[in-house]
Amino acid sequence: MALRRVWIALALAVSSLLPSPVVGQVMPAGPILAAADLRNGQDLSGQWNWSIDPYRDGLTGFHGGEAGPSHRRHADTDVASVRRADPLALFEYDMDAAPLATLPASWLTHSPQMRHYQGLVWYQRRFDAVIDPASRSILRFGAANYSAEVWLNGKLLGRHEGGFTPFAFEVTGLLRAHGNRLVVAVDSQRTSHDVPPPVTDWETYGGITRAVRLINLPETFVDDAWVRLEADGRISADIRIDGAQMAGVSVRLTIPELGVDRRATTGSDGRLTLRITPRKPIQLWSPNSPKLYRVEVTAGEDRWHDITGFRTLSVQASQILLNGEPIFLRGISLHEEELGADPTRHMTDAAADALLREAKDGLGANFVRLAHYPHGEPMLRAADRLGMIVWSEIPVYWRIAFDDPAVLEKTRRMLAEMILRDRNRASIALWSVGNETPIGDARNGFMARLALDVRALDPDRLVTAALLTAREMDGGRQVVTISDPLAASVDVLAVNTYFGWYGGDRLDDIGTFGWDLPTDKPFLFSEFGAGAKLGYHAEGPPQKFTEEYQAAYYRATLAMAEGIPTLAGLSPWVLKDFRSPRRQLPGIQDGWNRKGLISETGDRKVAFTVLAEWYAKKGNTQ
Ligand code: GCB
Repeated sequence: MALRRVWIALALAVSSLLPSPVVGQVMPAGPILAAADLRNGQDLSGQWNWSIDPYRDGLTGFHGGEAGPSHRRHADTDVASVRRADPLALFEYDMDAAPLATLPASWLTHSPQMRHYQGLVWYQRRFDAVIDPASRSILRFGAANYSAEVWLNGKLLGRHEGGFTPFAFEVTGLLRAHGNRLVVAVDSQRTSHDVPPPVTDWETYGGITRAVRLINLPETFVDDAWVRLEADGRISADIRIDGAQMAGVSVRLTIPELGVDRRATTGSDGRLTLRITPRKPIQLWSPNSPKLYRVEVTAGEDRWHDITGFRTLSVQASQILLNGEPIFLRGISLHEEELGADPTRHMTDAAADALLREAKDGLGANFVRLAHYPHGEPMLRAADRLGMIVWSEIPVYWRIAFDDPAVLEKTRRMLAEMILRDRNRASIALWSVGNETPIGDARNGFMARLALDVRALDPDRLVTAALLTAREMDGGRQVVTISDPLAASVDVLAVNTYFGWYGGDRLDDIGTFGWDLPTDKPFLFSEFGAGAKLGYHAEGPPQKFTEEYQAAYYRATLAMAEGIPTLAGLSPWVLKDFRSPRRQLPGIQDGWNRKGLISETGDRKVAFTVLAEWYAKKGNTQ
């Protein structure tokens, strides 16, 4: 019990260090464009020219200063015709003649030489556009990893940092009917002042990994509409329009299946809030019954829509309640990496469906931890459709420069970009602000600030993080506690544990470990796992990387989990073997983290059945 007292003292000490309530939210630089993936638009997927630039000359130039003509790959110059007209003209690039690759996709699969490339790559897409003087045009990127600078017809539109969240630029007036030249400089290189830092345990997948679309909108459009079920049974909608006239714009919200049809006008800031009691009973969203509704908002000429579900979420002591009923989260973690021997992080609807179906139908899961960064819209839409509860997180992973205010600023922006994109997804229950970040004053304040931001942007969802633990002998027994002051800022405690894989513990012992945890918050194992190479079997004494060892590890860890009364769920590590450049054990890893329950091509290992059987026994009505 002494340990418990230490924990409480720690939590109290840190709560006095917390930043004051959010003053000035950090917001995305461009439009929010909620539910942008459902907007009609011109998809710029397809063939793009690409050109590596390892020394970044295209940005800084050589042969005389600032990206001299010979290196200005972002310029709107027809290099071939200039060279024809002036054979002495010096160019050391020609994007129109550069090799082609199909986007979205990381550059790893552009050519064998690109497999381990880290740095800057130039991309160019030529396209025609329908010019409608009455409409506004927005160019939206689903994601570019890690940072991107974007030029349209030679004009710099802007820059974005963060490889997993969307960004958009208004390009009204900059388009021409024929031969637009869109150039993007994507840089995968990161320092400890970036998020995530350079060293992670997954493949970087540099490039334009999500769709780029040109969306035409009326002069006044619905930029954001956040629609959700309140605890009192009413539907809330917070709507924000964008246009020359913000005040007094008439807005109509309909949910046809619920008989909802409401009109109201915007305030001077272009916003309005509605609270509606639907005429018809709402069929609540849950894993067993993932009912979705079409929600429409019209403002002026604009017709916005989203497809969403309605459910409530809360915490009561150590239980998580979905629609007022306790739910045990039978989960699994996954990276955004498609099945197959040569993934490139192009997550299509079908690829997302395949992974979630394996989790739901194969494992009997109702929960996925989407690690370690915001996954793309196809995954979130599939989770909504299939009824999978989601943990979503930003890539605040291990050690970043927590003491740098600029890092906090960009992380807060990333967090806002994630939440504003996904607030309408019924499947998302948990926002995680980080994974295994080392305790320290700067980090504690940084993480607490992020938790406050989540509460300001989305107060109805649960805040969590993968926290750090301590282990001590107590009365002749190993006892694990949460030693992390961030615990005070979260609604749901979560811990990654690898006893019996990392460190010297024997599987026979870990079942005896005690967990001394607070009883007033739900507790999750956000990770546990052991590596196994598919088809690697060994008789005799336990041997790491065999399927047998992984299965035994699961049995032992699940037995330990059974002894934790506040356990509200788990998301073992990990559904599928995933690429990780730091994992190079020949013949076993070969560049893959082998903790998957299925191989990279989808074959199940023995431990898959161990977990599936445990989940079947656990049962649950939801
Ligand atoms: C962890 C990390 C995860 C790693 C995993 C491992 O604790 O959160 O990103 O991949 O361990 O396999 O070691």
